[in-house]
Amino acid sequence: MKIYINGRFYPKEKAVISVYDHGLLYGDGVFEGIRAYAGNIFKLREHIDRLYESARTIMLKIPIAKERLVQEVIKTVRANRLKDAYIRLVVTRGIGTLGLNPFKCGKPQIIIIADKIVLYPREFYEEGLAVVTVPTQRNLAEAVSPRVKSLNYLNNIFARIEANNAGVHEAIMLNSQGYVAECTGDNIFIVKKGVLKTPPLYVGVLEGITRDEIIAIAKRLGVEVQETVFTRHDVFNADECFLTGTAAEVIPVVRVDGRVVGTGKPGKLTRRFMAAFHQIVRTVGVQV
Ligand code: PXG
Repeated sequence: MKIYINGRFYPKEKAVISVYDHGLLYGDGVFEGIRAYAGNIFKLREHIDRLYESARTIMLKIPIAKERLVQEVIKTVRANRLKDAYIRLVVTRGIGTLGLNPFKCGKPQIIIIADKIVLYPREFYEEGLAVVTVPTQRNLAEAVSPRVKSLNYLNNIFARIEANNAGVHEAIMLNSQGYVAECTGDNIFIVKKGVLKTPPLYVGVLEGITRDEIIAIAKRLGVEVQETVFTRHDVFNADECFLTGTAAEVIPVVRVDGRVVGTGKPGKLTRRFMAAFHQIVRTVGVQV
């Protein structure tokens, strides 16, 4: 395994950074999780754009140009001879002092890991997931915006612990007003009477790249899409429910807080979105 750190490759055991890096000390930094399918990196430029947007919001200046970073990601996947890969791109605030001030840090550090992917078992896609809503609310958008994909994931980790404690694999997080926001690493969609619904960004969710692709697919399929607020009640009474994310792709949800959703099997539209998404990821993207 060759790990990229600031322009150089290191073997896994030697790929280390300083304990004074504010990425470690404060979770101060940004990241992306990206996939390559059959030698195509899916939506690489969109991920890089989102990384720079997250960085701008936290006033972190990524020390290299966007196009160069695109090339460095491709180089890392190639160096590891991977065709199907999970790529973790991390930019930390850099090495600083034992104090919060980010502007006392040196240069931000760029890390790129390209590894094999660990997927959910196949039966989850065939049978659908059981999930629960959890007590931990999604971060208040006015405090730590969920639109920033930062290294500080404790909010999601709390929710994930609560999901684990309930014996399920994902958690639906609500915002402070009780509206459905998203899951710990996925966006959420429901289908009701043929209309596809997902929470709008202002509810306090990450603008998922998979989410955007599903909205685009829906438009192509002629399925009406509404970015609209909804509650647990709407999820319990939906015809279909599914989650989207780089790691999970499109995964059906069939049980929420003990209520069976729809028929209790992955829905018809959900299966169409799964199929369309699988087809797209294998045929488009930046070639390695
Ligand atoms: N919401 C949150 C909070 C996320 O972290 C998504 C939605 C889906 O966004 P994308 O752009 O991936 O469609 C995410 C993404 C991991 C991992 O290793 C997590 C994500 C992506 C890739 C890997 O846990 N989260």
